[in-house]
Amino acid sequence: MNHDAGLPRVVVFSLGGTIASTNTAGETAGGVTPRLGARDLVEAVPQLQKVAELETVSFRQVASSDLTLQDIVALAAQITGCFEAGASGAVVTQGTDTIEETSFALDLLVRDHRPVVVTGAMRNPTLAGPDGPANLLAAVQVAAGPEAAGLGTLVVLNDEIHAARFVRKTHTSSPATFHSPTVGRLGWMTEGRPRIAFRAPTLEGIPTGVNEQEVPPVALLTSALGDDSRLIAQVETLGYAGLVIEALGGGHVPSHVVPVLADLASRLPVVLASRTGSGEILRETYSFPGSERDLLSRPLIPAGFLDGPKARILLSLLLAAGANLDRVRTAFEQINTSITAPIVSGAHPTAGATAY
Ligand code: DAS
Repeated sequence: MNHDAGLPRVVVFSLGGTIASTNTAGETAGGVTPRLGARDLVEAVPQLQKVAELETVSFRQVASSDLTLQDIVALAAQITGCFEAGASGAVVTQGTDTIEETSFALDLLVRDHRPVVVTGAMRNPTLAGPDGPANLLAAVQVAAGPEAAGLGTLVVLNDEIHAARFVRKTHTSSPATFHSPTVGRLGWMTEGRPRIAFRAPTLEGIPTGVNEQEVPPVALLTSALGDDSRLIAQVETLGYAGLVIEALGGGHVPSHVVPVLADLASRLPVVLASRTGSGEILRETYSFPGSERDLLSRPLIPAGFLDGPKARILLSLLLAAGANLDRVRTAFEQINTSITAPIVSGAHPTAGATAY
C-alpha cells in the first residue's frame, strides 16, 4: 500500500458488512452480500494515501450478524500485535448492525492509548451516494491523528465521533443512524480534521486474560407489559452462564417476575439494565414490588449507564476471564464510576488495568 515513511502507520481490518457489499459483476437484481476485502475498500479511496501509510487485513467477510464475540477477541489480539509492532492506529470496517457491541468489546480488550476506530456504511457501493468511502476516510483520519489518543475505541460514521461505550444504532437505514443518547457525540470531522469536544475517561476494571475458546453464553431478555417470566425461568436450564435483563424504565419488572429473577441471581450473575436506551439504572427512587430497589436487594447487579447489549458484552468477557460473582459486580461498578473519574491532563493510560 502507501509507503510514505513520513506518515503514521494505520492498519485497516475489514470484516464485511454493507461497506463491503456488492452484486456480482453485471448483476442488477437481487440483494448485495459482503464481497470486498480491506484492500478493495482502501483502493477505492485515493485520498487515504495522503493521510497514512496503510496496511490492510481482510479479517472476516460476513454480515455483522454472523460475527461472534470470539471473532472480536481474536481481532483485539491482532490489533494489540499491530500496536506492539509500531502501528499508530487501527481501523475496523464492518456491518453496522453490531458495531455498538463489537466496538465496546474492543474498548474493553485493547489496552493501549492509540486509537481503534470502527466504521461501516449504511448505503452499499451499488447505491447512489454510498457513505462507505467518506466514513473510511474519516476513520483513518481519526486513527492517524493525535487527537483521539487515550479515548479508547471510537465509532466514526457520518462525520461524527462517538465513544464505543455510549454509541447505539438508532435507525434501520439512515446514514445518521449512530447516536450516543446519554452523553452525545465526543466530536466531529471538519475538513478532514477530527474535532474532539469531550474526553471520556478511559475504562478501568476491565477483564484481562480472556480466553477466546471459552466465552460462555449470556442471555439477553427484554421485559415487557404483562411479562410472565417463562423465558427467565428457562435461562439456567438452557445452559446460559448469566442473564442481562433489560427492564422497564429505570429498572422495573412486573412484581410476579421478582421471585424468578431472585432465584436465578442466587446462582448466576443477573445484570439489571434498562430497555429505554438512555440514562442510568436507578438505585434508590422506587420501592414498589418489582422496583429497582427491590431487584437490587435480591441482589441483581446494576448495569449503570450500559444498555442491555453492552452489559451482555461486559458480562460475557468477565465470565470468559474467569471472574466470580464478586468480581463481576466490582467490574460493573468500576465501569460506571469511570465516568466520574478526574481526567489527568496529558495522561495516556496504557496497560495495567485490573486483572480478573
Ligand atoms: N446492516 C448492514 C450494515 O450496515 C448489514 C451488517 O450489519 O452486516 O452493514
